[in-house]
Amino acid sequence: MSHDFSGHAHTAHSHAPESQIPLRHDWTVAEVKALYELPVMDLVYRAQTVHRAVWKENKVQLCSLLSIKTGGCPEDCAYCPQAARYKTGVKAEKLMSVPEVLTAAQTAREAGATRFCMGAAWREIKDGPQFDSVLEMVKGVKSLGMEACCTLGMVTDSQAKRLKEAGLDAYNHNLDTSKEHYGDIISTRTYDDRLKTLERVRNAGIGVCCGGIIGLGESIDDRCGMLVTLANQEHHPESVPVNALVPVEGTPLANNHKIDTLDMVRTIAVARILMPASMVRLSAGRQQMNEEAQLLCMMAGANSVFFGEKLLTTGNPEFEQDMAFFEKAGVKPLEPNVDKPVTQ
Ligand code: SAM
Ligand code: DTB
Ligand code: SF4
Repeated sequence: MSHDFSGHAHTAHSHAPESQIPLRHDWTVAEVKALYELPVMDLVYRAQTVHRAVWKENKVQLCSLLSIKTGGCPEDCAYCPQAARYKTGVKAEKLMSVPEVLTAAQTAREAGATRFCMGAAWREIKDGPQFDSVLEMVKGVKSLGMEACCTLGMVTDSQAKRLKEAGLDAYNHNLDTSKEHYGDIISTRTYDDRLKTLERVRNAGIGVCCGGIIGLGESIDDRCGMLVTLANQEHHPESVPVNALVPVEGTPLANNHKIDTLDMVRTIAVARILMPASMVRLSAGRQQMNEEAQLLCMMAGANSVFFGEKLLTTGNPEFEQDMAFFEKAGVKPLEPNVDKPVTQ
């Protein structure tokens, strides 16, 4: 049995009446590992069957990501090029101005983005003029008609409430790995700190965007454990980013072995089966994958990508290349207000 973001145990089942896909909250690691280890074709078939029962069409949301405050972070996340303590060549910059961010948001919308995600290399939000600017950015993104998402580190209840009032749709705060593996990757905060922020976000009525990274040196049990923690919440996160480690020179994980693409496919497929109505986001690592591997991730249930040349500090496929790929493969853009999962 696992625990939700408030630390309570859950065994409840809810049901998805129209699609007949049950939303379970009582997964065990052993059961999830058995799914993870299925032959890839069987696993992808099961994931795609769940996917099509809930998401009627083959559609992928185009999201745009902007680093509004880059580098200089006091945390020690072993994968992260923005941690001040690692010599990665990422310069610490000031928070971007509101007009700069909104110009970027407008450009992203014109290029087809329906969700705009703003990331800051902060341990936590500090109240004051910078947070006030972020609230203006959220309002501005909403007035452009896009979903607004932020990832700013830890938040308090009152900050979460103010973000909600500004119109924020989602807050990204990843668990990254299992509780057991967490201490090997990050020492400057705990898994429980992470869960507490997620609970505050949920309580404020903001959508939860929470996922992880594969390729950190974790075991299959760790991958499955993280997915079980996510799926056994009272409410599944509305959004689950699955990142492949982008190894960055200067970070402690710079020399980690490149993950096998099929591990990305398996992780996405299991996330789709466990959380049928959540957006599963094929996030970092797309630049390192060929088109066929990306399509296999989409077959496995990924229905969102970041587009644009850069993630936060590392590369992403070129815009034109992505557009040509989606066109060639017949991948259509998902419209969040139109293409809803058929579970509610
Ligand atoms: N500082 C905030 C935090 O940690 O929550 C927000 C920004 S942080 C860069 C957002 C997420 O990016 C991390 O939780 C991690 O999952 C992902 N990330 C950072 N560096 C990465 C890398 N080298 N490869 C893959 N994902 C990475
Ligand atoms: C998430 O899970 N992945 C995105 C987004 N949420 C903020 C960030 C990926 C960052 C990859 C490393 C970099 O570009 O600095
Ligand atoms: Fe800082 Fe976030 Fe990077 Fe960790 S992942 S070092 S908290 S920016």
